[in-house]
Amino acid sequence: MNKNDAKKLIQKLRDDINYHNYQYYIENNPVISDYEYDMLLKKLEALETQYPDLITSDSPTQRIGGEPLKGFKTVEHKIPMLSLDNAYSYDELREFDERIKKNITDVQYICEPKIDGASIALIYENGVFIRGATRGDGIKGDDITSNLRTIRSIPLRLQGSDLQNAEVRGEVYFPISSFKKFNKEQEKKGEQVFANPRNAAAGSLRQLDPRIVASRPLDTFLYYISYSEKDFKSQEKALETLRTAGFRVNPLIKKASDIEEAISYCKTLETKRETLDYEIDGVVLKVNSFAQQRELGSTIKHPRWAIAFKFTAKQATTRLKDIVIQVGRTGTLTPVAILQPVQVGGVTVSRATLHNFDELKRKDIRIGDMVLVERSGDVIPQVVKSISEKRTGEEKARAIPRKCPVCESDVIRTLDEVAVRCPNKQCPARLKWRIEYFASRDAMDIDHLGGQTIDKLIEKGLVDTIADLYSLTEKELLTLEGFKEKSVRNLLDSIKKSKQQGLARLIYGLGIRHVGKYASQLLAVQYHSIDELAKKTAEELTQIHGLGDKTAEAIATFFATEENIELINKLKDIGIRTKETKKEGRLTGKKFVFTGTLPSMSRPDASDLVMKNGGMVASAIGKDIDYVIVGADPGSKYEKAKKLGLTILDENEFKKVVGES
Ligand code: 0OX
Repeated sequence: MNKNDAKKLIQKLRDDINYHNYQYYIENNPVISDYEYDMLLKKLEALETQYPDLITSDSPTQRIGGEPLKGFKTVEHKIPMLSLDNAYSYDELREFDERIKKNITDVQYICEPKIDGASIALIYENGVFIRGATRGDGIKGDDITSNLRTIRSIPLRLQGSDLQNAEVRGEVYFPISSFKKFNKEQEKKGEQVFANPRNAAAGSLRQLDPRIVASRPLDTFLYYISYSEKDFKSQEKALETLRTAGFRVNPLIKKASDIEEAISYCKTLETKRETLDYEIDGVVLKVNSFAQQRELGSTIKHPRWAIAFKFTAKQATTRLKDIVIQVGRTGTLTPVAILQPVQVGGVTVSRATLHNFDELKRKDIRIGDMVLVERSGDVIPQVVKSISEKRTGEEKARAIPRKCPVCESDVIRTLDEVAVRCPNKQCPARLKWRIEYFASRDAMDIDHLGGQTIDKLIEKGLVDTIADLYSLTEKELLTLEGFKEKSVRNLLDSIKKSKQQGLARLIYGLGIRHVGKYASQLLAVQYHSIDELAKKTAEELTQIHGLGDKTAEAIATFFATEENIELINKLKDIGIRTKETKKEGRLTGKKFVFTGTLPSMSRPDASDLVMKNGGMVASAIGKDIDYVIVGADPGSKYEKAKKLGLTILDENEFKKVVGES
C-alpha cells in the first residue's frame, strides 16, 4: 500500500472507531462486537506503526500510553470555575426563586443531578482535545490531559462544527459497582483503598502514570460550555450541543417550568438516588435562558443563576467507642469500629469497617476519637477519618493483635500481604463463617440457622464441621437457650431439606476461595459430580471457559487437602446430593442475572428454575449475559444492563422464557 492509500485508510479507520466508541460509551448501543472493535484498532495501530508520521494526537490509538509524568503543570482556566451556592431545604430553593424573580419574570429551570465526582475543564481546538485540567482553586488547576485522554467517554475529536474551539466542563466519576470491586482488589494488593467513589475518581486523576488511569473504569458527564465561538440561547441548547458533539450528558436532566416543579424533581431524584450507578449529592438548578443568566450575573464566588440543592448528608461525626477484631471465613483479622450510634443519611450506624491494620495506622484512628463516618452507595459504612482537633489526649491506638481474639493462636502476617491471619483452621470463628456461608441463601439455603444459633451450636460443642449439622438431634437442640419444640422442628426440617439442594449450591457452599455462584454452576454443569471435580488438576480446570487461573488453583488446592476430602466423604455418607444428571434444557448455555425483588418468586427459586432448565445464574452484569431479570427496587445492575443494551425482562416475561407460564 502506498502512503496516500494508507493515509486514506487510516482516516477511515479512525472515523469508524470513533463512531463505534460513541455508540458504545455514549449511546450505550454497541453495533459491533468487542472483537470486531479490537480488530479495527489493531489494524489502525499496524498502519500507524508503519507510517509513524501519520500519527496525530486525536487518533484513537493515542488514548493509552504516554510515559509517567514527574508532576502536573499548573494551568490557568480560560474562565474561572466558580463554585455553587448551596440550599439545604426546599424553602431555601423558594427563597432562591424569589431573589431571581426580583429581577426577571418568567423563569424556567434546568434540573441536573449533581454528580459527586471530580470537576474537569476540557479545551478543544479545531475540534481536537488539547488540554484538560482539574478544578484546582477555581482559577488554576492541574494539567491532567494525559490522564483524561484515557477516559473513553471523552471524545478526542468532536463531531459536527458547533464546538470547534471551546472549553467545556463536567465531572469525572467512578461507577459505584466497579468501585466496590476496585477497593477489594486494592485491599488485596495492599494498596490504598478509597473512602468513596469520589475520592477514587479524584485520586485516579492525580495518578502520574496514565497507564494506571487507563486501567480504571472512569466515566464522565458534561454539563457546561464555559467558552465557545458560537452563542447558545439556553442551558437546554447547550446540553443538546454537548450531546451532539459526542459528550456524555446525564439522561435524567429535566426542564421545570417553575420552582415547585423543580422541587418535585428534587424529591423524585432523591428516591432514585440509591438505584444509580454513580453518586449524586443533590440537584443543580440552573436558570435556563442565557440572556437571563447574564442579567443575573455572578458574585465573586457563585453564579446568581444557579444553586445546588443538597440531599441529606451521608456523612456524620460520632464517637468511636471501641475497635474490635473480627475474624473472617479465611481467618483474616479485620478491625471494626464500634460507634456511638448515629444517623447517616437516614440509617442508624453503630459499626463501621476500618478495612485493615495498615489503613488504621495510615489514618491514625484511635479508640475514643471523634470520627467522620460515611455511607456511600450500598457499601458498608466506613470511618473516613478521625477529627484530631477534638482529641483530649485520652485516646488510645489499637495495636495489631498478636493472638487471634477467638482461639488465641499466634497470628501470622506475611510480608507481601496487608492481612493479619489466624492460622488455626479449626478456629471457631472460621467455623462459624463456614457454617453461615454453607447455610446462606445462595448456597444450601438452610432456614432458621442464623449467626446466633451457630454461635450457640459451636459454644456447646455440637458442631465441629459442616457435616455435624446433619447429625444434630432434637434432644441436643432442646438444650440450646431459647429453643422450643417448634423451633427445633423447623431447624431440623430445613437442615434435612438442604440435602437435596444440588451440586452447584453444594460447591458454592463449600466456600472455596474465588469460587462464587457462577463458577459453582460452571463446575456443576461441566463435571456432574463432586468426585469428578475433586479429581481435576488446576490445568484441567483452566480449560473451562470462564474459569480463571487463580480460581482453578484454589479448587485444586481445596481438594488436595485431606480434611476437605474427609468432609466431602462425610457429606456423601449423610446422603447429600453430590451428583447431577446432565441437564439439557431450553436454557442450555444461557446466562441470567437477577436484580431487585420479584413479585411472586424468591431469588433461590427463580435461580433453581434457570438451572433446572440448563441455564446459569451469574451475579455480575457483563456483555455475555443473555437475560437480566428485574424486580422491584433494582440495584445498579439494572443501570448497567441498560447501558450495555442487554435483554431485560420482568417476572412474567421471565416465566415465559423458562416455559413456566
Ligand atoms: C454537577 C454539576 C456541577 C457550571 C456553571 C455553574 C456551576 N456536579 O453535577 N456544576 C454544574 O454547573 C456549574 N453543574 C452540575 N451539574
